[in-house]
Amino acid sequence: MNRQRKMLKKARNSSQSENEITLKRGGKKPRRVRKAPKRVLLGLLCLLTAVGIAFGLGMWTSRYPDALNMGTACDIGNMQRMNMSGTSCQAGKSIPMVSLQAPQTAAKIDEFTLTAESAHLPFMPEGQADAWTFNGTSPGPTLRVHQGDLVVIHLVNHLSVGVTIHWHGVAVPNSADGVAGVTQDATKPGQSYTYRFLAQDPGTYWYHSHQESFEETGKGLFGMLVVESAKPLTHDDIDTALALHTWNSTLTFNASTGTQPLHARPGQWVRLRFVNTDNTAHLLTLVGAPFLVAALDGHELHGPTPLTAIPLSIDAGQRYDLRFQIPQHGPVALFAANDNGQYQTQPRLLIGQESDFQTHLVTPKASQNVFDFTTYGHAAPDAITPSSHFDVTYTISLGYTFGFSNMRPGPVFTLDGNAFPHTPMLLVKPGQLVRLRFVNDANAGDHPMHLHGHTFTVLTKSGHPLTGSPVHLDTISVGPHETYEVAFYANNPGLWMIHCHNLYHANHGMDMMLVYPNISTPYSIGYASGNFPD
Ligand SMILES: [Cu+2]
Repeated sequence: MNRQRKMLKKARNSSQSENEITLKRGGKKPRRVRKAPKRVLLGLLCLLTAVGIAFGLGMWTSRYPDALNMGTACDIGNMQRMNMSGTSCQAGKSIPMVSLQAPQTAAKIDEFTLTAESAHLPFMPEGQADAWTFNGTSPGPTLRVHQGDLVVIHLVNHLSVGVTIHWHGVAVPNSADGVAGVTQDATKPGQSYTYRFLAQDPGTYWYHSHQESFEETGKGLFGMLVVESAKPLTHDDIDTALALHTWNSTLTFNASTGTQPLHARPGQWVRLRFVNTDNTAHLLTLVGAPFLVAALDGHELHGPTPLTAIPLSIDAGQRYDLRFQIPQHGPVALFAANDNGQYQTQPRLLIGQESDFQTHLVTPKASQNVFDFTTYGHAAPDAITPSSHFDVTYTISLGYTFGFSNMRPGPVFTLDGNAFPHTPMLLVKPGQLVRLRFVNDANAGDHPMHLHGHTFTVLTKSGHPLTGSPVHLDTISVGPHETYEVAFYANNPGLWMIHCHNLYHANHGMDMMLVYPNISTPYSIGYASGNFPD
């Protein structure tokens, strides 16, 4: 019975469809059938046109202008970018950015030449494109200078692209900041440029190109800078610097993919400085001896306490100083984890005696208990605290969307909902105590936010004041759904960038300017000059 019904139904359906076919083929076509596709087509056409216009408009408005001047003087610059009312802006009385420079001479001068040139690095397979280096190596030479000295660096460009050098973390005078289109034109092939600054604050810093920084830093244009203290707080027998960089998906320590030995005798104190030159965070740990986190971003912590094999997260652009004493037996080893948090056998740094290097080392197990600087060390009085009076507070929301970044479709990383060059400028006046509140509400990973020309004090993490040592940084890693408040004295007039040091993010919109009033610059970002800082 059921089967019969089904067959009957099938027959009806088939006859219906055949009737339709017949109608369409031979009979008079009903209006419904003829008109509907026309309407649909018209609708589709309208939709496509609208999408096309929106696409083109979005693409065009995301384009960098031919010339974007970041000056804040009344008679020059892009005044509509911010509200200048109430500032000391006086037409014709601007401070030229180029006048913000170090003295010409000093009692002691540390002078270097850094030549940007391509080179084949030892670990690179034959046929692979050369790295872009300073002086034929990447990392470039570690520059060691003495606190108080005048540092003079001559950049010579032997590459086929424009290059600059930015001194990451150093409170340089504005004209030495090395930002293409803001403080200089990118130094063209065959040309040279000289940077001069006083090495005022001891610590671990680094340098890298700030012209097309995403590409140029990635290809190897970076190195480390150590400012040795005039009055060291600690005695270190061995002081070594290590740059982490990923080449072809392989993490390296000072361009080594394998094991690097460093000779040290039992009882000696070692200061190990390292920087993450990559775009994403790395997890490291030190085994074989208890260690102290002596400094973050080059600034000493107060009362650091010994740690054992705890994972240290280092985000893009950040630095750690670790201190430890070489034990009687066995090497001390630095390991790095892969993206899944599992420690790898290579690359690694081994520190100890020759005989220690043969010791079989067990690769440490992954641990969730990551180092937390907000509770580490001992509290101490500090110039800036959460209860200080702040003259100005800026809240900066770190966001993420899809759209266009300089005419390229794809991910866009935003500050206050806008991508560079449409991000707002933050205006600060000399002497002000400035508070910045970074709010990461997006689920697009962490943003290591870097401020040029200043060191800030970390006030709170997600509303909670720090309970350990005061912490002074130039790059703060703001994770998803985290908020950090930081503060600094506006004591270094100029035109300064704030940007994410995931340079892919910076290259896709995550940059803004922190500016002092009434400063003019002869340089511009954009297609006319070819200056593209990130
Ligand atoms: Cu970012």
